[in-house]
Amino acid sequence: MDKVALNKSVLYKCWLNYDRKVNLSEESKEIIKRILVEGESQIIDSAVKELKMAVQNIIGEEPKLLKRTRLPHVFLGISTNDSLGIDGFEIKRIKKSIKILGNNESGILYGVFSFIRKIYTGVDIGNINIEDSPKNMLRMINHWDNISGDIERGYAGKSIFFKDNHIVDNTERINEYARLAASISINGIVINNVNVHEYETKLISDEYLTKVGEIANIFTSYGIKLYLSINFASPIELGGLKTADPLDVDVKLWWKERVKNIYKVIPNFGGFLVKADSEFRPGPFTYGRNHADGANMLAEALEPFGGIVIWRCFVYNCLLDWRDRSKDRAKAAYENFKPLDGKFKDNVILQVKNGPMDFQIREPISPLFGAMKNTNEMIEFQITQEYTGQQKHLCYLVPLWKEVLDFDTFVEGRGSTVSNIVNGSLFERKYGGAAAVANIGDDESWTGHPLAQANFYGYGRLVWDTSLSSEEIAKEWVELTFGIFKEETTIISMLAESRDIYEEYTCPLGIGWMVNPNNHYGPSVDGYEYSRWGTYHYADYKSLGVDRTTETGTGYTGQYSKPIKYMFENLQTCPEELLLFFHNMDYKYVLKSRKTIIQHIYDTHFEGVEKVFALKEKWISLKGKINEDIFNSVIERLNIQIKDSEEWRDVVNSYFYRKTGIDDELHRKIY
Ligand code: GCW
Repeated sequence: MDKVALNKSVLYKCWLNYDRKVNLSEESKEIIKRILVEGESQIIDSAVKELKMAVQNIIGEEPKLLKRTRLPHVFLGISTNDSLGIDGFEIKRIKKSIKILGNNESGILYGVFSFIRKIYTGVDIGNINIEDSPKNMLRMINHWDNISGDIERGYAGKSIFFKDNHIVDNTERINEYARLAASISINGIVINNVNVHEYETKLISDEYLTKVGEIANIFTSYGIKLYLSINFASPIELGGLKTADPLDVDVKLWWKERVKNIYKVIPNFGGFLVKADSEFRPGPFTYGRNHADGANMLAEALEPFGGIVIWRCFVYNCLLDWRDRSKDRAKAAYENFKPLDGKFKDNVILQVKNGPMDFQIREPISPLFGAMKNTNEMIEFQITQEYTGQQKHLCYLVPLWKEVLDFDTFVEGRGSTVSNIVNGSLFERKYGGAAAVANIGDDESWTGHPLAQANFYGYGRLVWDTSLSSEEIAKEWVELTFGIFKEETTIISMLAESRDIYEEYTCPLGIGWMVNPNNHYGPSVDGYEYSRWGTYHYADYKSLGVDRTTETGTGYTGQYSKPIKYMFENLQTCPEELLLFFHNMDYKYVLKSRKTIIQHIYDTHFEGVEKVFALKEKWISLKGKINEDIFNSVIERLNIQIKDSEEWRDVVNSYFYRKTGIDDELHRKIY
């Protein structure tokens, strides 16, 4: 697709498609004809540009940018309202005009995006009066892009940043991306994969920094700070030192020098994201040091410039022996990090995946949330659908994230939600927030599956305001993407049910991992069963599931606060969707639905597939009512999803039928 066509395409514009009719009163139209701006900066420029673009589409003429006027206008400036948080904004009607006031420049930009959003979702702006501040300070996106242009776990084409071991020359698309990200309040971006290989190691070298700086500058104009993933062994691989020991004087000096050079080129550089001693990546363990030693050494180098270290907690032994049932990968993050609570410098944040395993369709929350009261923690989600259908299957993930954020850990009694822990409020931490692995690539639609745009959009919106419901976010996204129309509820309901449907035809009752090894796509019940990765279901002829209780199992439940531990350990209170995550159960155990586990497996797999067929029917009912390109692209993927879900159904059902010899009560076809 050539560039011009790209720019015009609805798929490409995502939720920032202003090219449609909106219902505004004549009075409101009069107001938006004129824009008054106080202050000058790159970010304010972006805000003005955005507002002009939207207004031009709405009233068919470019609004006037004025220094002063007595006529109705929109005013952009800094607010004096102390109740606004950092990056917050207020929008209010005052006499004949509307004021969009930010707590800072980013706040103005977010205010403008919010204002436009209101207009396009049918809100009467004539009497607008809102105040809004983010619930999370850090709202980050992590790209797993390699400098080759490939994206680890990317399902939407190639990288928009890198190509053939270079940073791309044409930055138009990056600019458009910065705009999209800013529209949902993203304020930090890591452009390279946490697995930092040979060439990516050099991104912090002078050879690459100028180019990295150009990208940083694009993001800066949208209020987004650029961060880099680094290779812990850089002092050796880049600096020619003999060691990367974090306590070595020369190593410390080397990092300090490097960081100084980075800030010379990128004055508002955000900091480093680090995957160390995880899945064969280098780290402090090699030198007999711990994660705090490693993180603090980098933090010291970044501190004078206000930079931060984001240190990932995805650390586990990936060389386990499947024969040894006492070992449990789920326990690893807590075991590695909990003893280090309070040992990290102030500008270190631990980034913890939402669950203890790895972005499965259903997992409990990581017990690390709230376990480290004296350490900054942020949460890591995965927007890219590694285990959830790889953007071929429809799987709206906001309900999953929402569930995680709302979960009450009880670490400080009732109200100790994951949300309050990671936003820093519960333990009054200096830093907090969220990061998520991007689902973005150079595909025309950015996300491959057009409806997967809702996940990127939803992540940003939810992290800004964790009180929004997943339905509210879906509705907003649908209206911005397709316009307000009678049948919009069809799309909203498709999104709302998609996660449960995916869960039904894939992994039962929280067990996870029944995927093909390596590519993580499609069913393979025993794919990881006899491997070293620590991801087992222990199915035999009688029972399946992992006993993680303290009494008879791996003891994992002991990592939670007492009320949560008891809840998971007790069969009466353990949420059934997680039953097999915590317990090894007889296939004949009767669930609250009065079905046995085996019958539940059969039923959900048959029903899951039927529901995918129903999704397609719903989508077909929209023919002619929505953009044709989107319509066709989604149909294509729903057809794939139908075939794949049938495969899942038949593989999983046959597997358990053969293991147990128990017939399906409804005598459906099992192989
Ligand atoms: O989920 C696993 C992925 C790896 C990934 C790793 C991680 C970037 O399969 O591809 O590596 O997690 O989060 O570090």
